Amino acid sequence: MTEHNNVQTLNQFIIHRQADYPGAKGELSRLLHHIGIASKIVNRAVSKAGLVDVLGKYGAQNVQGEDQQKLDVFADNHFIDALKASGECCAIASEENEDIIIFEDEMSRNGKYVFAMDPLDGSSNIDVNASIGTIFSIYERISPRGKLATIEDFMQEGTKQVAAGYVIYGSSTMLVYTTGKGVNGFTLDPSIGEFCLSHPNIKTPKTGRIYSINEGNYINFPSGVKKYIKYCQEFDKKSNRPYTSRYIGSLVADFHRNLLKGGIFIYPETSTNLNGKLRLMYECNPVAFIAEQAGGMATDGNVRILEIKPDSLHQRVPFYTGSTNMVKKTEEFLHFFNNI
Ligand code: P6P
Repeated sequence: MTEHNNVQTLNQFIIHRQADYPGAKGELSRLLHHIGIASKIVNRAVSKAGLVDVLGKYGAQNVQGEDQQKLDVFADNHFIDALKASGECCAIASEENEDIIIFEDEMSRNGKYVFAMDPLDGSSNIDVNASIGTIFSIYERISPRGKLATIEDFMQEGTKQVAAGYVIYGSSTMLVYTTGKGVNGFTLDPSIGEFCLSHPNIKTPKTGRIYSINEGNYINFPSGVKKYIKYCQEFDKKSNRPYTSRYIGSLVADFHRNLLKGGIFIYPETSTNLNGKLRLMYECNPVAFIAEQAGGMATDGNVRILEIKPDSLHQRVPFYTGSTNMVKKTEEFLHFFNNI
């Protein structure tokens, strides 16, 4: 009996779950499989990022004389290559690219899906060895198969996502994703090079004790957010306060911790950034889909993130996500104090 007999790999899980979708022809399964491949390639590079400093800064030439790329460009290129190889994706929107990347080869032109991604979110944390992540969102295209994809294929509400997920490159590397029937987490086992099901059917606590926000921006926060932060810091035995503040500055790492333990992540609008910092298309929508599928919430302080109709590829939105009771409590503060 090998140690892995009772562990389901990502590919086994994908194939097993395909049965949940009558009429599924395996296109989404193939796409998810290729996401797994790209994640492992990026993980290998991220895990030795520090060594590059020893061997020469990115931007230097490696032993083959190839220019070494910044890790986020490296990640971008490898996810693009993997998605093109899948033959199921006709176009990509990426944080690293101003315009959409349209695949013109015949196989990709027939692809059923479009893909939005932040290939390496939080990459500024690499140098200090803090966790970073890849965030992705998958939609069925609107344009006819066989034709070139268009920008309209991406201007869909988050409720239209067919799948969304993230890879967290941390103390271990995990792939967490949903296809609309719950959230499952897979941990990469380096000894066999496989993502193995480690967190089946993740459900986030309805409430928690963690609030995550960059308090360095406090003076620019809306009054409702300032009041909520003070509420979290007041002592109150009944509601188990004060809470604890945890902020890594890497969305995937902050969200993942709160998803498992309970908590709220806030990146609000400020007086200097009226729409906040985080991008709707490839940060907030995929994270919101996972939050809701795990029993949590995600809003912009007023409306459900997944119902926002995008009007541009890289648009930013205020972001409040995590345990339902904490998001609702924050919204109470926003609605009362922002309007006085
Ligand atoms: P700040 C990383 O740059 C990122 O896009 C998210 O991963 C993270 O949540 C946020 O920005 C951190 O922003 O302004 O607090 O450094």
